[in-house]
Amino acid sequence: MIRKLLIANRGEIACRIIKTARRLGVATVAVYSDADADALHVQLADEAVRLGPAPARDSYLDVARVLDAAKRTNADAIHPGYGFLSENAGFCRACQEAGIIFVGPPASAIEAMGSKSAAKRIMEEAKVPLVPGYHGEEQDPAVLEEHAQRIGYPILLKAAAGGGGKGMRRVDSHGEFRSALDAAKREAMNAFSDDLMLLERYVVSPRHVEIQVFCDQQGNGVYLFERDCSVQRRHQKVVEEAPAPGLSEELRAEMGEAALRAAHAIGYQGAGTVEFLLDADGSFYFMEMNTRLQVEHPVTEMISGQDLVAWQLAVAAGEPLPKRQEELAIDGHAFEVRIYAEDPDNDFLPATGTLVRHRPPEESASVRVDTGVQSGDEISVHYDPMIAKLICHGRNRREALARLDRALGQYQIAGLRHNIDFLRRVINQEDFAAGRVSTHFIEDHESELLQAERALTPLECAGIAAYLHEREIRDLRAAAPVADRHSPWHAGDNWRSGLSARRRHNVDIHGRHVELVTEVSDGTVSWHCPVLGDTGRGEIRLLPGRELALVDGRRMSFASVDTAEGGAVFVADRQVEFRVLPPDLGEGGQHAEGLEAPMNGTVIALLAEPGSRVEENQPLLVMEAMKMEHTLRAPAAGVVQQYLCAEGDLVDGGSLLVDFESEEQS
Ligand code: MV4
Repeated sequence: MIRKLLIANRGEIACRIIKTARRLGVATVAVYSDADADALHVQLADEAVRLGPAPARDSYLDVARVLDAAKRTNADAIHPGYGFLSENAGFCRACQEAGIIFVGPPASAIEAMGSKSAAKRIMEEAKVPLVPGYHGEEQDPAVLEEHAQRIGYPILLKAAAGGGGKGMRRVDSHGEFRSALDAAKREAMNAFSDDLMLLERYVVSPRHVEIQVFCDQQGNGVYLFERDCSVQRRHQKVVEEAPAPGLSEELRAEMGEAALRAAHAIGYQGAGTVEFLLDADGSFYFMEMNTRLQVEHPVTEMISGQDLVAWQLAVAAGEPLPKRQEELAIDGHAFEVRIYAEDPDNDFLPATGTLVRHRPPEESASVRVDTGVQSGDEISVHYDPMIAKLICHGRNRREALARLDRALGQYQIAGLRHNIDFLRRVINQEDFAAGRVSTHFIEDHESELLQAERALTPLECAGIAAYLHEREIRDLRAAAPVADRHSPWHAGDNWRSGLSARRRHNVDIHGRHVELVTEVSDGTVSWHCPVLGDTGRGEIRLLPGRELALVDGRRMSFASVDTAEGGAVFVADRQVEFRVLPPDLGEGGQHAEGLEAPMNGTVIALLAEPGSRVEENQPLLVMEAMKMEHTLRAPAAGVVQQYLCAEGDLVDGGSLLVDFESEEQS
């Protein structure tokens, strides 16, 4: 029995683990960095211990500090969550040596999965299907080249030490082999200080299907079915679902049993995930095993009715598995989407700043929200910018999908760019809705999914018009002398006060300037948006007391919130955030300006000649931040005066990198 659990993590997963521990009567200890002193996970835990400064290596990744916190609070067990120390065999051993239960597998099982080629040899022995290939120690380029010929092109070179797509290279023909091998080895050496390579036949359009397994200390194992995580972008999962669409009962059982053979082969205990590539012909191949609870575990919980964290705690305490295989069944269908602070219109650049509003949809038996943030929190550069996971269940795939779309439409976020519209386009895409997914889904449908110039809808214009009108009255009221009790600005109902002038407003919606004309009479705002032409006009009236508006005579939900430079409105199932521009700045010339680093990172490449003229959107500089590359582009046609940084420089977010002068625009 575990009496006190320390959660060596932050954010949504720390909160999620605390919830189960509480329900089971287990006391909880949170740990936190200086950036998280007021975070939700700290508020939810029974007690909390400061680890250190914000950077993860000085806090959540610091083995000695985490262990010290556990000893000081007399915790019996540590749950590592995912990421951070969750797959660190050294940390796992250190817990055991300190007499603290590590909620996870034995260190030896983590180590067995550390090298892809060693893992493949173990899996071969255990008769787990592998992609035809080569995973031996002999690395002579001539020998590797012969293996490539034997396997047949296209092949995939993978770094044995790699993971999550790093150090992978596709080779299409014999002529490209040597240069691709050299490049892959260089990349692997840089990233992992280890350039051992393995070769595989390239599977052209696979699905990513992973099996949830669970093993206890008595040697029992079960699988809790599969998740399809094919919809990914640059190896980041975007949507996950369970069960995998179209998977037959026979294939499910075959994959489940193969996954259990994999787990038993390495003496596994606890929750684990065995990842497979699933080919179009139903062949499946072992990819890797993740020796932790995964981000997407809630879809498995939704379809199995089990609490995987409760299972983890039971097994870690030495109890047998709560269920036998025959007692487990799939109920309905579930989806998870990851809601991120990022800008889909700008290469998914992580967004940082204040989360002015975070109001998820109401939770129910079929809608679940796992989050670790609240309105007013800062999303910083230090950690993953995930805001929440939204998980929806239905009796079948179509019902689950409809609930997911509705819940995304109700989700309110303001203050930061986010991916909600992008997620809605993904889940409403025709092939996705039909269950036709593959790992190439996002790139195959990129133009459809990334409509940077998304049309503003009349509903959104109506909402902005209502917001602007309300804001103007508020400003006038604030400016009016308080003593003047008879001023109309102090009357109760904003919308019926005497403001009746026609007004021109300019707003900036994600970089696009839009003019709106409003006119008010008897509490109704008539609006007109010239860029939308004839269809861009209508009327809106806020209904007092409730978050409702009449839009062209129809009642709709309405909410708005002020942000640092403007506002955000939520009308029916649409949301739009905008800057309010000073009235005289709607158009006209731009002059000297600079391009700033969007966040802390490293400058990778300078792409233009100083002094040269560039076109709008031309790439000027590439930087790497949060393990991703980001391109800074010219905001307009103009001249790059000079670079204020060099390749390889470490730069702070907000620092000026390019001295840029845009051309006059009339
Ligand atoms: C592959 C593959 C095709 N053929 N192996 C990417 C991450 C790493 N875990 C394995 N990956 C792949 N291995 C062979 N032999 C295609 C991928 C792959 C991929 C796999 C799962 C989910 C998304 C992916 C995106 C691109 C490539």
